[in-house]
Amino acid sequence: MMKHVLTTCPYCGVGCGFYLDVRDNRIVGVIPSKSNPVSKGYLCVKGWHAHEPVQHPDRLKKPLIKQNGKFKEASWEAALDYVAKRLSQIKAKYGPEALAVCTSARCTNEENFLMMKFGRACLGTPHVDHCARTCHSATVSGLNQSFGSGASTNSYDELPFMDCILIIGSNPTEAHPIVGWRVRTAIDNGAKIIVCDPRRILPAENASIYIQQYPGSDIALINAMINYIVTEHLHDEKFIAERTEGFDELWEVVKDYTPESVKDITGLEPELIKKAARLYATNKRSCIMYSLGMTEHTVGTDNVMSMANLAMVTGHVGKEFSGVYPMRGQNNVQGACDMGALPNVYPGYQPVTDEAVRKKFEDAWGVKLPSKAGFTLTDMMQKAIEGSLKCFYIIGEDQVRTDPDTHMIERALKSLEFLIVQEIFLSETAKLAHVVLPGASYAEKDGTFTCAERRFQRVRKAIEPLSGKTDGEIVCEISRRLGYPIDPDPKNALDEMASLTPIFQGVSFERVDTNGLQWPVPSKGHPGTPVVHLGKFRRGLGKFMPIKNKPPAEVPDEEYPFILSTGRMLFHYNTGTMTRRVSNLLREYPRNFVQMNPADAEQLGLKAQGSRVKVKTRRGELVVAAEVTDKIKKGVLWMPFHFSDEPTNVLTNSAFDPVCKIGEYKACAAKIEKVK
Ligand SMILES: Nc1nc2c(c(=O)[nH]1)N[C@H]1C(S)=C(S)[C@@H](COP(=O)(O)OP(=O)(O)OC[C@H]3O[C@@H](n4cnc5c(=O)[nH]c(N)nc54)[C@H](O)[C@@H]3O)O[C@H]1N2
Ligand SMILES: Nc1nc2c(c(=O)[nH]1)N[C@H]1C(S)=C(S)[C@@H](COP(=O)(O)OP(=O)(O)OC[C@H]3O[C@@H](n4cnc5c(=O)[nH]c(N)nc54)[C@H](O)[C@@H]3O)O[C@H]1N2
Ligand code: SF4
Ligand SMILES: [Mo]
Repeated sequence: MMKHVLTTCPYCGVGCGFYLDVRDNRIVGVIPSKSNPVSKGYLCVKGWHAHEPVQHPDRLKKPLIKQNGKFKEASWEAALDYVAKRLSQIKAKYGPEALAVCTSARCTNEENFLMMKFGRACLGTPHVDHCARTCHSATVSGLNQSFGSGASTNSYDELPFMDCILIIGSNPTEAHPIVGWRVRTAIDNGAKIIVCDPRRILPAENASIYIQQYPGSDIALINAMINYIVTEHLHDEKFIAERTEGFDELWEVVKDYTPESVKDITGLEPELIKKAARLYATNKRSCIMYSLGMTEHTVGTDNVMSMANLAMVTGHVGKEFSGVYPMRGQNNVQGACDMGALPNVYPGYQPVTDEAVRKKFEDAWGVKLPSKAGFTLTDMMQKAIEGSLKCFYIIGEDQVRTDPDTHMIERALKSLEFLIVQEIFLSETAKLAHVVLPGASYAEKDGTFTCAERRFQRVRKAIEPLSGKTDGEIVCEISRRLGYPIDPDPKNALDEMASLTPIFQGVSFERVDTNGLQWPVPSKGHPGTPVVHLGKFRRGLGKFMPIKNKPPAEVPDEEYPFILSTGRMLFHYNTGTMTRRVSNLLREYPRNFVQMNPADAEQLGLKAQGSRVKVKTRRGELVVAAEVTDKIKKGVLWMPFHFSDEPTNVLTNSAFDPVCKIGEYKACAAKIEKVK
């Protein structure tokens, strides 16, 4: 028997579409979908191999219960009974607030809705969060304050027609390749590109202007651009007057940030900043594309609001062919946020503290709901260490490898009385669990993912779940055992979510089916929204936020003289639980490495590429190969974090942004030693 099942890529937030080629209940390949509105027949190298991890022999198929420190396979009945018993014991002993749920940006919207509902309605805990915390929580908090909505303002299809794209702290060629291809098309069409990145990434090679600032100096850079734009009268006075508020307060701060004044902070020549500012301001169709180089800082929220300031000063937002593109990371991190898998909101960003909103959900779900915002993932780890959080149910996230400061995270998870991890592979986090529940991959379930342009798209089941159950079904079976039955059917879950959420009223499987659907979709017949803030910001007037530059929590000193930054490369995906199980991807990059400038390598006395070096920070140390490259500035180091056995996050700093609690993965102090 042969079939082709149309579905959505399980890796990055671009949201490409492909068919899974299924023969006799085995998935044998991937065929790009020409009609997909996002990918139009193209895929990146990860997408082409997206079927391989699904039926890898390492897949978890049976629940595991730890006894005397060793995992033993158990039946579903036994494992789910045990989980339900422990959850109710802990809740009875310490109260619902001793429990927390981490949902998964790798899972569907419907599953995130069910997990969020399970946490709040069944367990009665306000503590629900997921990996957006480490990723674009700064976008959600920052753009929300500036514009009134924390998602991308425009669509991918506008990119090829831009005059000017400012790419800052985003590496689309490697992290969002099919959007990177749209950027390439824009260049071919004559667009001017400005790249601001501490590393000379591929888009910089084709850029009109390349700015190599120090990691963590972006506010100074952007304020200086705004300063120059206003001083030279390149700002959009009409837009500022009609559509925004707070310009005078902004100017009060920004007037001191002349391009000359930020030279020491940014390491940049003033002329370069002026050129970039002029190019961005004077082109008609200008947009900003940013990602984690801006968000993963102790000033993440401030960084995001600075970019919103820049866009509003020039009037490059709230219209077609302009705007701000936060490049959301995971396949469904946009969706997990949208579904209310955040500690402070229900689906559609309805505040948990709003009486009327809470009453609506209480009426629909027939239970009293927590009346305050819960802990963020960042807080949860602290609460576990302090001892007030006793039990954590983690679904599809590997905090031990992906949260900053691994040793601290291990301490937190080991302090718990009960840790449940629901996974498709035995991740490092799963190894610490008391019970491991085997979830189902994207290829084994029906539902939707929402990509970085706010587009719901269908995910379709190609084969039966290898473990017998989908992630949504597992959660609902636990809920039923705890006396709160929830319907696991994904279609019904989406309908229920839509009925409770103003901005998703018109979303349903049928509507999403052919071409997807971009939210807001406020009513049944609504066509979806490719561009938001047209004519009016969601918050009314756009708000300028006066923001001062602040250095990273850790800056270089005599003992730790380098700035270490971290990030991604094309061939691997986050922890690599999936991509490191694809031989073609593993062959390209089998091991971890550190990038450093030739001058620093020479000073260290490194003789050859690939020499072993020890990278040390105040939190840990790691021996890796040195990749000597002039793509990186002197005094800066860069490492990927995809390699579980050489884990970069033993080095990173868990200092976080006070507003959104994102960790500072993109800048900490480090030193480097030669290994004999
Ligand atoms: N191949 C691949 N694709 C992925 C992923 C993956 O693991 N692999 N992960 C997905 C996920 S979860 C996410 S969130 C996205 C992330 O996508 P991106 O944010 O684009 O990826 P990163 O490599 O983390 O960081 C982007 C750039 O920020 C730069 N940078 C570092 N420090 C600074 C700084 O202080 N200021 C500025 N301006 N730039 C800085 C880095 O040099 C890097 O080029 O990618 C998604 N796509
Ligand atoms: N140093 C450094 N660290 C970083 C970052 C950085 O830039 N630098 N970036 C951060 C960012 S942006 C992010 S988003 C995080 C990502 O951190 P994680 O979310 O922890 O990383 P993933 O590899 O995406 O892992 C998710 C887990 O889900 C499992 N999984 C996949 N699909 C499914 C499914 O359908 N069901 C279930 N139950 N499980 C599934 C995978 O096996 C994997 O173990 O990493 C963060 N860590
Ligand atoms: S660009 Fe992203 S969504 Fe598209 S195929 Fe590659 S990993 Fe998948
Ligand atoms: Mo991410």
